Amino acid sequence: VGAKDAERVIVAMGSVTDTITETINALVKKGEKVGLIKVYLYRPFSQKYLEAVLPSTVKTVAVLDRAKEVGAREPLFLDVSYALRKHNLTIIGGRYGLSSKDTNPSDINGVYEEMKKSEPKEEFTIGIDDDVTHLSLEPVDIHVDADYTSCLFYGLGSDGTVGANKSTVKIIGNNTDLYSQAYFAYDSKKAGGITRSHLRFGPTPIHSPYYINKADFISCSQPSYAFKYDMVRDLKEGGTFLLNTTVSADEVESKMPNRMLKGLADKHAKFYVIDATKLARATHMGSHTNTILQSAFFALNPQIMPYEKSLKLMKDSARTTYARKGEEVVNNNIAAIDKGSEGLVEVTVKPEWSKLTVKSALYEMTGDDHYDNYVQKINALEGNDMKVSEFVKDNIIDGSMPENVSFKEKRNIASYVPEWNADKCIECGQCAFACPHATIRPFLMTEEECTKASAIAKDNGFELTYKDPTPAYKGAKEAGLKFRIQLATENCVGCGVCMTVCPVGDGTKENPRALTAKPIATQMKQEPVADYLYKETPAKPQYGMANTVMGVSLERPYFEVSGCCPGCGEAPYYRLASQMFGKDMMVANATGCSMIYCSGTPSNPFSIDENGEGVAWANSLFEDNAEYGFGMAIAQSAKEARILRIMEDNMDKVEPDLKNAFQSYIAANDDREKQRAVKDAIMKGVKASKVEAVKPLAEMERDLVSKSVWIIGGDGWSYDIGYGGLDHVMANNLDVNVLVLDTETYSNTGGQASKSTNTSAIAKFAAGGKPTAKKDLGQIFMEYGTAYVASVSMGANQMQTIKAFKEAESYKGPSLVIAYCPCQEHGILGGLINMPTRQKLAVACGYTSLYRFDPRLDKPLQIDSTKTPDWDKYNEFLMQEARYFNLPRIKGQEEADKMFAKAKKDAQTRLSKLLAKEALQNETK
Ligand SMILES: Cc1ncc(C[n+]2csc(CCOP(=O)(O)OP(=O)(O)O)c2C)c(N)n1
Ligand code: SF4
Ligand code: SF4
Ligand code: SF4
Repeated sequence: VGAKDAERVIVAMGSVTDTITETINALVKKGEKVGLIKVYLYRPFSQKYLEAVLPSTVKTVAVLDRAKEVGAREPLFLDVSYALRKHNLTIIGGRYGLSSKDTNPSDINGVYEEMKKSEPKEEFTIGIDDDVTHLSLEPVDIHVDADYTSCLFYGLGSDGTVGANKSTVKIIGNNTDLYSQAYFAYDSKKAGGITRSHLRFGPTPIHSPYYINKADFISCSQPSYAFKYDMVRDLKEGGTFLLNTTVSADEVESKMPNRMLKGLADKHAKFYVIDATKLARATHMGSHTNTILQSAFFALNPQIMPYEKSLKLMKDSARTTYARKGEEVVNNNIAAIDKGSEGLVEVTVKPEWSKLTVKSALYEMTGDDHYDNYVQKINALEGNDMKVSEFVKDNIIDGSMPENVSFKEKRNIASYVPEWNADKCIECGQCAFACPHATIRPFLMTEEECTKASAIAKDNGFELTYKDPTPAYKGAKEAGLKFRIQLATENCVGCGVCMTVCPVGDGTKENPRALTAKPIATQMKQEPVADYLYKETPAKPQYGMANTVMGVSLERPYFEVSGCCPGCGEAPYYRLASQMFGKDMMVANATGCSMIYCSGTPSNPFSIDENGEGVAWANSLFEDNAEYGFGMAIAQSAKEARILRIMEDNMDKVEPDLKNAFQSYIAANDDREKQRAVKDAIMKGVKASKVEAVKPLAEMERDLVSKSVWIIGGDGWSYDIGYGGLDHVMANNLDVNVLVLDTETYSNTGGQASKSTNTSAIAKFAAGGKPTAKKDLGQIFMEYGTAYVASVSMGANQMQTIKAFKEAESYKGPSLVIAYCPCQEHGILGGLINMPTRQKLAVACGYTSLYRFDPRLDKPLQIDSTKTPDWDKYNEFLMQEARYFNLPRIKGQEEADKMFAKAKKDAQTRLSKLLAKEALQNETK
């Protein structure tokens, strides 16, 4: 491709060759002698064909690899260099796509510019700004001709923006002669994160395999984004910006940020506002603004398709998409489509806005360098502009991440959040126990703490309410403490789970719960109080009875505000484990949702306390997680053995105080609290000791308290891909705890079937419902007889969950806890606000059973759920989840009924096997 007499030629393969072609077309027009050799068949590598297409005029060749070979050069570069070794050429090689970054025409132009030099960089990178090795080339701006319309849509994860854009692409693709292209970019939050849809439409084939950075049209579905992101930055001169906002056209000038106003004026843009949130409510669409905004998009882009035509097509599409949800839903969508153009209001962009002053950062600086210049920058979508040096400071070059960050992020994504009513609350702690995000917590407060919190509240214009602690918090009232439930307003994601579990009232107006949903704006004043209580007051679990819901809820969560979906069924188990063992937990986490919500750049949900203690967490691969945790446990036990050996060998040589401390430590016999109690004395004694042989202990302070090793992952990991390793670990005798977060599907990758998927459930790779039964992982590992095994479902029996966690952890061998987790992928009617009630009904109807198998006991198996479930409710349970209720549409009612009957039979067989195991142990012991 390119000039016949090309002197500068790039060799590359894959989609980047389209970008290079676009660049070449622009350069050749300007008379530049540039070209491209595309590699279609990489192996076997053909020197003959390469030489055949190499122009005789070529002087410099640049080979581009989307690969990073540490310590060596990249594969295509090596092949080309070898093949052309006898030609008298300058051959250079570069890497692109590093950090999954885009490669656009200016990056490629940068390569051609470099090739002009008499001594170009022999090894280089593009797409990054590498101020550490200085290997990166500067992009050189270039205009490429394009006859397409570029559109960029900002949305909130799962608010329907991406779905609406997919529908738009289908409508345009199926009903016009236009070509379409769509790329969807997501951040690292499971839901409630930001989505950006990059759509191009044009009359000729589109060869631009990179994100849009100069858009003709930008739309934003989230009012708050106007203040968080610089969306106008990517708008073309004269482009159009559409914002969903409650701010009216008249108020725009006074209420919108200067950055946006100036950007619009500088670009001579057209600006439209629409109150899609209000229109959605008026058309009974709830919070779904996507249909209205889709219609507004068509109204503002008649060059793509006349609006009348798009109206008809959108309505046809709504009829097909929502037919199965009933006539009402279809009609609501049709009404919403009509509102799209009606609600649009054009705002006059004033030229004088160009003179407005703009603050340099989009966010408030906190003074914490890592938080301000790394976390906030990435959250403000400025990560792509960061230089390499910014990723190597703060000790994060090895992939480690500082803790205590997620609480500070205050993502503020809820519309409604719970408000606590002190008069009604019975102080049960259930709200905190169920919250996946650890954003509602009970506090027992001293008089001093009450005074401070009340003063903060007063400063924010309200009065704080407290209650006397109930007698169940033993000694709390006598100690003069007060009880309060505190919401962390801006971190709460509004999932509603806490309101679902609150046992007071029935949620009606007449008989409300102790927590009621209120617009977030009414609760913002609570935030400073939350900051004080969550971050500056110590937890007081000593007043709660250990191993009870109330007791655990008083414990500090070392896992808070993760990036999981609002109402996720997995996260409460993680939070619970962190409350019970977090100070000493060491986690090997499999790839899956938990890996994403535990480590999505730029933050993680783990916190450390005032003593620097908290969860140590790491992720290896999907396929070796059990072995990874096993290795951690082996390393840890070797360290512990070394500590004991040093103490025993030197017992009679050390000073008397240190001897006493050693003796106490050995007597602690792995009791972590006793070890913790003597740790300081050991460290002090070791430092002062004259015995050199004990000095290595000074380096082992953090290992003096033994570790609780956890291996955590989903069913895709444990039942399928990591099963071989898990089996090996469970068959050994090492003290590890395995937590299976069982969503019965590969949730992170969009719901593929795993061996845990239930009979008849629809999943990817099981589109007609899974024909075979769910694998019984618990039965398999109970067969070893030497492993602790439990099955739990938190919303069904909280105490049983606590008991299982406690027993699993205390068992000095392999333990496995299988936790039933409702998930976004299940398509639960009413959404994940029902997560705890799904867990309850799953047990009541026999869908799953609760048990604990403890090899320490004479009769190891204890069945904790009913042995006579209400099987009549089994089908009712299935019909509340889309993964089941859509089956008749796919298979026909008769076939679906047969599959549902088999699902129930399989569940009955499963329970029978459990009962038989119990009967057998009763007979034989
Ligand atoms: C060997 C391998 N195959 C596939 C993937 C892609 N992948 C990442 S997460 C995931 C799904 C994980 O499912 P599960 O273990 O059930 O955890 P969940 O997401 O449900 O929590 C897959 C398939 C991978 N990372 N590694
Ligand atoms: S609404 Fe959800 S996130 Fe907010 S406090 Fe309640 S349970 Fe937690
Ligand atoms: S669940 Fe309801 S009653 Fe229980 S502590 Fe929370 S607010 Fe109070
Ligand atoms: S497990 Fe399901 S609900 Fe939880 S984060 Fe993953 S997809 Fe979301």
